[in-house]
Amino acid sequence: MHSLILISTILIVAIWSCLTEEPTKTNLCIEKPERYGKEGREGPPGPKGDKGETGRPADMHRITELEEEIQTLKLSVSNLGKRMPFTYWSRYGQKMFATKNDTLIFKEGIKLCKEANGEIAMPVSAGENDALWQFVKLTGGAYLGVNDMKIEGQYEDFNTGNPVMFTNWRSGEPNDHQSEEDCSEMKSDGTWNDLWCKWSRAIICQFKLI
Ligand SMILES: [Ca+2]
Ligand SMILES: [Ca+2]
Repeated sequence: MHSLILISTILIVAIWSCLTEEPTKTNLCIEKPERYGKEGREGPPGPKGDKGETGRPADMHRITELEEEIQTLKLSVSNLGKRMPFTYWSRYGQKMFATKNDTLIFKEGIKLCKEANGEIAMPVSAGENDALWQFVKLTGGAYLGVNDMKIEGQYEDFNTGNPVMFTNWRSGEPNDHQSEEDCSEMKSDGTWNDLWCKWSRAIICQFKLI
């Protein structure tokens, strides 16, 4: 009888605890997914973690390669911008020929090509001469790099300063007419003539492919 009273008392206390959420609640209570009250404030930051592992050493060789590639790309983009005004292009071997199809004196032609990171056209073989000739058929007479400005009769490549090895002078040329002809042009038939550097002629620039 006493035991029955004791068990009954324990059950009553347990049920009461669950119903009132008192701190004395027992394992007999069923957890409910309810929340009461607001979330507390964020706690202070935790202690600093352990030092990480040392990373792999930088690949300086690869970095140098990438830097060089970036410089090459920058130069290509810059050259593209400078060469936009050239309207006619042709490739022969490792050279590109280009012209804006306007006429300038020799000195201005040199400047035009230089500003585009190029050189005044200077054919060094029959093949290059023919390729250039295709342009000259369109543009009319065009300046070449060959000249004898330094020493009369000694023709050299303006771009390199070296004596010219290939020539295609028209018959009777160069004649240094009136002792004033130190520049040269390609005529519309592909042959060369020496002429005054102050005459306006088509400018064809050459660009060497990398
Ligand atoms: Ca001359
Ligand atoms: Ca002449």
